[in-house]
Order: sequence, then C-alpha cells, then structure tokens
Amino acid sequence: MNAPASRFFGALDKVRYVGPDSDAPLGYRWYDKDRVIAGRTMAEHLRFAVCYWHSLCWPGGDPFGGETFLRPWMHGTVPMEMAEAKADVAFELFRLLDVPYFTFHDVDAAPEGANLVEQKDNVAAICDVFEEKMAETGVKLLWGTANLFSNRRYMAGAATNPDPDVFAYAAGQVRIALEATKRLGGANYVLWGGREGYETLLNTDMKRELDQFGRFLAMVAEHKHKIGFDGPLLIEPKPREPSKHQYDFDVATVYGFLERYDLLDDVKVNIEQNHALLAGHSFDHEVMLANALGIFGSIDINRGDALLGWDTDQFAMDVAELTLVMHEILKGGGFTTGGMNFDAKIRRQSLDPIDLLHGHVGSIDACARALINAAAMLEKGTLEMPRAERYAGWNAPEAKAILAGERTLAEVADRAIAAKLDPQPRSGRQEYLEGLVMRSV
Ligand code: XUL
Ligand code: CO
Repeated sequence: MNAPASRFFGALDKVRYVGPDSDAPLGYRWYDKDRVIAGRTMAEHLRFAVCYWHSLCWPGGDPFGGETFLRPWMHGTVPMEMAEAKADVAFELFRLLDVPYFTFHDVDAAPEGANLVEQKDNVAAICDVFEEKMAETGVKLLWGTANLFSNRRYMAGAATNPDPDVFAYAAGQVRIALEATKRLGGANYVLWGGREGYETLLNTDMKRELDQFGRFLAMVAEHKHKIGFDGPLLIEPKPREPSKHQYDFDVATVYGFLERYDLLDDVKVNIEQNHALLAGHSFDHEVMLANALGIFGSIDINRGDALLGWDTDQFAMDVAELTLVMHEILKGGGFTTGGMNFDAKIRRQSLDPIDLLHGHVGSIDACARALINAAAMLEKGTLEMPRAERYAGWNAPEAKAILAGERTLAEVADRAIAAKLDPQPRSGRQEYLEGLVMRSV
C-alpha cells in the first residue's frame, strides 16, 4: 500500500511538553506527562487514548457531502493491505502524540468479514499486526468493541432485533471482539447500543426488546468470566442518534437496566460529553451520578456544539467544563481501568495530517489544565467545604438516626412538633460558588 506513516505525517517530531509560554507551533503547554499531581503522574491520572474510528476511518463526509479527506489507506484495492497501512499510520499517530492507549471497533481495524468465519480470521490477522506494534511502541489498548450498528443487518437493532438470527450474529461478533480485546490485554470492553432502541413504537414490543438486551449482556458477562477477561464491560449511554430512542438513554436509565437484569457486578458506564448533552444533562451531572451509583468506568472525551444539537464529536476544549468533570472524577478516586478516550473528530475542512495532531494536542492540554485546576480545588476544598457545610445538619445524632432507619415517619413528625421546628431557608450561594470556580479555572 502506498501510505507508509512517515510519508503521511512527514518528518514531524514527537509532541513534547514545551510549557505554557512557548511559541512552538506544536507542543504540550500543560500536559507534562511525568509531573506528579495529587500522588499520580498526569499520564496515570488521565490515561489518554486515541480512537481508531474518527481519526483513521472517518472520511470527512456529512449528510450533504461526501469524502473530503482522501486518506490514502482508504483508497487501496486489497482490504487487508489497506488495514495494515492504516495500522502503520495509527501507531505513528499514537507515537507522535505520545499517548499511552488506543481504542477500536472490530471493523475499524480489520476488513469486515462476509461471514463470521471470515470476520474471525480478519480480526485475528489485525491482532497479529497490533501485537507487534504494541510491543514495539508500548502503546496499550484501553478498550475494544464491536460495531453492531453500521451493517444493514443491524438496521432494526442487534440484541434487540426481532430476528433471533441477527441476535446470534451480533453474539458472534461480540465474542470475536471480546476475545481480541482480551488477547491484546485491553483494560475494558465497551458496548454502545446505537441501534438498541426503536424508530417507531408501532412495530415495537419494548418489554421483549429489553429482555433480549438484558439476556445479551448477561451472555457477554458470562463469556467474559469464561475466558478470564478481567476488565469491566462498559455500557456507553446515549439517548438517540441513530435511533429515535435508545434504551441506554443516560446513566440513570442504564443503572436501572443493570439492576433489573442483575448486571451491576460486571458492567459500568463509559460517559461521553456529547451524549450527556443529547440526554439533556451536563457532562459533570453524568459523572457525578455514575460515581454516586458506583458505576463510573471511563470517559469518551469530546464536545457537542450548542447551536447544532447533534453528535458533532468535536475535540473538547472548554477548560471550565472539564475542570468540573475532573473534579468529580478525582473526588471519586480517579480512573481505575478507565481513561480519557478521544471519541472526537476533526472538522471536514481540516484536511492536513497535522490537523489530527492539533485536535488531540489542544484537547489533551485542556484536560491537563482541568486536572491541575481540579486537584487544586479539591486540595483547598473549594467546593467540598461549602458542600459539607450545606449538609452539616445531617451530622447531628438525631438526623443520622433517621437515615440509619432508626426512626419512623410518625416519630420524626412527632419530634418536629415537640421541638416546635420552624426551619428557615438558607442561601444556596450559587453566584458565590460560580465565582470560586471561575477563579480556579
Ligand atoms: C457513537 C459513539 C461510539 C462509541 C463506540 O456516538 O460514541 O463511537 O463510542 O461504539
Ligand atoms: Co463514544
């Protein structure tokens, strides 16, 4: 194939830390990977991953126009050679960015098989290539996943399809992708249910579809244990797009689903900024709730556009928003198996290879600034002190006894009468707190 990585990126150097005052066109201003913040290096805290699909596979199309990027590795004639050329460019991109992880769907990396036997062979062949490149570069796999939404067989869903043969085909694809993820030492396995939902209720039996989906996930969890894959399964909530309604609507809905189908021991969530917005939530809302429910797993880091309202998957650059998100992540103890996966794509006019670097470098720096800010806020108790103070009344013995289940409704009510309670409202101090955050950013 006519696309060796060196010819694509030219003679670029690895991106290094240059500090905030540097004029260098390309360099990390804030991401200093070995700098220790709150007991861990920045690299250990942030666990950045480059995604294969947007950075290596997306041709730059939109609903009104086709390919703009004309990537050489997407214009060959021999699919496996194209996949190998793509892997060359991918690992050169990871090396240039100096990121520790990558992520992929089965069909991003390997040519899609005409059947499951071919699919297995193709994925195995690309795993051979990946294994060699991972050993050479030290880049690791944050997670793998199966694409159960692009092929027309999945137009009515994968696990939730009315046809059990489609369910079975999806099971075959997930088995191959999960086993490949295990073979490559992946830290997690992701399931995004892009078509697990409906287009119209007129042809939908929602109870049946939910039961199918629950059974599918239980089978994936069983298989994960059977093959000894240690990482968690991660569901990625998203309310819609491509479907009109997706069953993994948001963190709260996923939690209810996991509880109903007894999957809480094996499954956590992979939260994405743009999906949070589509669900009508802020990014930090979804992270705070996942922590509260004990299902926080990982992050797909990107941003939506307030004016567009669909899943634009832009590179995250909003330091204020990211600071609040990092604050909640650190407060929850930070990442364990998860990390920050750039599920983000450069815009279709960003034609130059170096644009791929600028997108990642800018967003890596935004996350690094957010980490520094959030760690300082936690250390100073910027939000934690006022929050603790706001709930301080609950530390009183009588209040604790209520929450411990030691009082009945009548006892609490009688005490309110006996003590002649007349609680007075207190300020929520929102503007004061917003000012504190502003000064921390
Ligand atoms: C789609 C999306 C996916 C998942 C993986 O919106 O975010 O790329 O991250 O299937
Ligand atoms: Co995503």
